[in-house]
Amino acid sequence: MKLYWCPRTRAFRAAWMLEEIGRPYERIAIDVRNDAARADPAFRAASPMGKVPALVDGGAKLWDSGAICLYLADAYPDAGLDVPVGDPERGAFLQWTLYTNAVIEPARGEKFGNRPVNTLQNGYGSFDLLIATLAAGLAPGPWIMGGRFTAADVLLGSSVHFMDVFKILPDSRALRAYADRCRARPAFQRTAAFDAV
Ligand SMILES: N[C@@H](CCC(=O)N[C@@H](CS)C(=O)NCC(=O)O)C(=O)O
Repeated sequence: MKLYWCPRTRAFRAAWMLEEIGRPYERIAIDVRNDAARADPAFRAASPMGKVPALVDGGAKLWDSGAICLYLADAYPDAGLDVPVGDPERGAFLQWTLYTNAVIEPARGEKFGNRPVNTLQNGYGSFDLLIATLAAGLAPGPWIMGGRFTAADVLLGSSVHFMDVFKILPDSRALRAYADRCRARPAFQRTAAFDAV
């Protein structure tokens, strides 16, 4: 497997997921802040939009962090990060696995860009609604799927961690405790160690 990656980007999510899976992979650094590096033909073949992360696994090419985490969870079930088709919790797993890119990403834009709140028109609702919904989902804990840590936690945990780093995480005891649980995982710590180059 090859992961096209750049430190301090959304590629963190895919790298953490691969560290959780524990299979060998090649991490190829692409400086996405440099146009010449982004033009690399092998990278562009893997990532048509020139963005990281991108994953190549045999014939599979994926260039979205949410799709990569879901793909890896399903493709490598031995790692126990999936909720398989047929499991009664599969629907909830899909819902929360898609939540980062479908809801948190655009809602963060509202927060950073000071955009007006319009819960009716915005598919993501609002930043406050995102936080309240996530905190309620995590209330039973310790993970979003209860006792099992899954790919959904890699995506949500990365988001909560970076909201904290960028100082937009509201003062929520549930979300802070969740971020701490994620940061305590050895795979997170390995990822953070090479991400902070
Ligand atoms: N939806 C994508 C977004 C990826 C994305 O925007 N990555 C940024 C880095 S955080 C990037 O590669 N930007 C380079 C560019 O667009 O020029 C995902 O989550 O994988």
